[in-house]
Amino acid sequence: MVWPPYEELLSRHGETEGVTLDINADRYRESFEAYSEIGATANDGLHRLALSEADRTVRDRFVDDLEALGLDVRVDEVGNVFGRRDGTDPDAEPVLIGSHLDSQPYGGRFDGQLGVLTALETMRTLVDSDVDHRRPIEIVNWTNEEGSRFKPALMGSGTFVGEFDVEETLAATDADGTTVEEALEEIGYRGTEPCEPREGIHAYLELHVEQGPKLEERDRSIGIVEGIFGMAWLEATIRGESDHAGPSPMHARQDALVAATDVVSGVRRLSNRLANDVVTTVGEFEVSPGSINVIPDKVEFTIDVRSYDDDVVAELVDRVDAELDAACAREGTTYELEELWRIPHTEFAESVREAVLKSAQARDASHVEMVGGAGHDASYLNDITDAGMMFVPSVDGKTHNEAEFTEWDDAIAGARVFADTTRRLAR
Ligand code: HGY
Ligand code: MN
Ligand code: MN
Repeated sequence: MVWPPYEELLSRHGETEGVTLDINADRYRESFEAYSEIGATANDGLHRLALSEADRTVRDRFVDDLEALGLDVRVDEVGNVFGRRDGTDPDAEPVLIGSHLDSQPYGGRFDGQLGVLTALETMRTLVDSDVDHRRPIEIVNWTNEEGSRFKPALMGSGTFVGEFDVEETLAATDADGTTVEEALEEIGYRGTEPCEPREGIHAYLELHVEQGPKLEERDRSIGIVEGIFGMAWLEATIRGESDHAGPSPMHARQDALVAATDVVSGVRRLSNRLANDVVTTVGEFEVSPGSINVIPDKVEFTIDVRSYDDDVVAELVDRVDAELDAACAREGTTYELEELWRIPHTEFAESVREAVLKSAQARDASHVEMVGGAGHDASYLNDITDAGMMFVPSVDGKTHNEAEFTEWDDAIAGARVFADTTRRLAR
């Protein structure tokens, strides 16, 4: 991506076109490298589970950076962290910008973190250039977007918009039985602010790495996100009979693992039957008792199903149940299926998509409208305000993987469009 000089763009489009902010690319990158040290893995990824010690450290760094900017910092009761810069009109509804700093167990440095640091660079540029904006602008780091340690995903933003009850969120437990409340206390982020909007919100904007191959395939710098897939998270438990691997006749076995593997293959086959955008994933799988010469009597596993069509997601949930029923009938095992989480598909606000489009055009940034398959906090914000997202390319589409990468020129291109769009929304 070769950029026309900023001055030329300004002369060509001028102030009115919103080409008004020039981020400090070195500072942006320095912060990215510094934050990437926190919870860094040996393979350049991140191990920064929600509310872990690494999450505490990165949150402390984030709060320090917000306070250094003179922002009004507050932490709500589920640990969402906000920093506010007033606008010229104290009665105007704010523009919210941000993403998440938690990661997958072996995730990439860009997922979530790039969005938060792009918002931080935008705030820094506003403060540096002493640029006025009518509306207040708030930056946010959402608690537990990933839903890996604590389920469901989008926990902080979902609670903020009222999708999840605060008490339920605080009572959610991880695999060791630690509650969200205990983990928040442990890292010092059990805030006192109510987890809800204090006022109406004018708009929400989030930058995120695409986490897919489309931008790279189309050689575009900016993805203007029309919407996000709907998705459901299920947990299946299959119960059989443990018995000796030797003397037990094969025809008399009730082998929970054999039934479970049938279901895993069946779930995979669903992804090319119902609709061409369907994706299905079994990510967690636990076998008991887990001994070489004992027939497994229990298997617990998760199923993640997604499509842009909510009716297809509903159909997928039914089909998973049918797969379990058939496999257990064959094997003489029993099962339970629990729905952990479901979110309908999202269609982002035209007003925000338009603002991103105008900013991309003003910067001569190549762009394309697209739908995203990964869940994002913006989906819940879209329930209470005009929300929108923009993507920057992921090399080879790789993500939720330590090798996740975005070329720095693409990150800068995204940050410039993001900063301009933020200013445009806050005007
Ligand atoms: O599951 C998701 O799509 C997101 O990474 N939480
Ligand atoms: Mn993310
Ligand atoms: Mn993620």
